[in-house]
Amino acid sequence: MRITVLSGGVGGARFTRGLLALLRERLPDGAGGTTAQVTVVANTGDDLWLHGVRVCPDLDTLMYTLGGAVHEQQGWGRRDESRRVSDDLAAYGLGWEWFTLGDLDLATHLARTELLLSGVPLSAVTARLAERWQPGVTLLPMSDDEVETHVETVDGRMMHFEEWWVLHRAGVPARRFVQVGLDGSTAGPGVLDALAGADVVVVPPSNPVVSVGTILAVPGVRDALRATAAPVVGVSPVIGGAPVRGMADACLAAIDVATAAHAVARHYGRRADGGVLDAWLVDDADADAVAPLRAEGWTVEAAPTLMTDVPATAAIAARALALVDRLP
Ligand code: GDP
Ligand code: FO1
Ligand code: CA
Repeated sequence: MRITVLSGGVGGARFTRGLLALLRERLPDGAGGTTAQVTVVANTGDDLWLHGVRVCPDLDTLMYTLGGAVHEQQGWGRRDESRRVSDDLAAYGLGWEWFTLGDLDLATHLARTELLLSGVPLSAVTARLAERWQPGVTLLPMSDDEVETHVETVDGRMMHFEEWWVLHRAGVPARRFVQVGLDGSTAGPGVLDALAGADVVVVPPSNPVVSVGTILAVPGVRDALRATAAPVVGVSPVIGGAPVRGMADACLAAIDVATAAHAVARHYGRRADGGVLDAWLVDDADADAVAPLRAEGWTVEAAPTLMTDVPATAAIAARALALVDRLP
């Protein structure tokens, strides 16, 4: 069974961790793994050059989370991390001292940068780094081309997404997101095939704008999603009118989409109506959204969708996959 997941960082990584637990339980390979093949297409729009190294936040959150090395409470960076280098860099007054590159995390960025500068494409670099962490999925950057999400704020400033997200905590309203390099980018190796050849495609509870939205904007991806024979099921990242963590509401506001489970569904759109989804899972807190969406022809269900731990997330993944059987 081939499952393809489109993912940003923390939300998508935690969902995928639960999905793998579910598959190990249902489709065990006898060695603690699963006979299912999961491919994760990761957002690279958060990526940036800092201190001469290439930082890939969502790829690294996925690799660390699925590889068991993530700083769980932060959702990014390494467990048991230190920041001696970052603190000493601050003494030189260079870089972003509000954006901590941990000492161990730096090893990942140095390894990636060394390989990139030797001509290895990001997809192959990612595969090489993942050999160490064994995430249990095929981890694909959405593109090997450099794409960066920049934010134009309402007061006319332009900044990298990470500055807006981490320094300003999305507190300065965004007028629009500018995906630098996206128009000329090509879907990464294996990405379009992972969509065309999947048995199921999952849009996990990731940021619909700057995570999934960026992946969908890579030339060819949206078309591949609309054309695939695989059913496409999504899980709402919004519960009770608010994101569970982070500032996706500020991102949704920037594109005039309400922070609501039904609004995000309509933003993605039903495939029958030209969108990308066949089914949508909302939280019980948003059960009132089910009836109107069903009336529009959506296959939609309400269930607990808080990823409190791996078993709870496995149950969410099971409910999402079960929607496939509910499709007309
Ligand atoms: P990021 O790149 O680190 O921001 O991570 P993602 O884009 O993959 O996911 C962020 C989104 O996940 C946020 O919009 C959150 O609302 C959502 N999210 C995080 N935890 C949960 C959860 O437990 N349940 C649900 N339904 N959504 C969640
Ligand atoms: N997020 C923060 O809130 N503060 C940080 O100092 C920070 C450093 C950092 C370093 C490497 C990396 O891969 C991610 C990092 N993040 C940090 C998280 C990052 O902002 C988020 O993972 C994504 O951009 C949001 O999806
Ligand atoms: Ca991200």
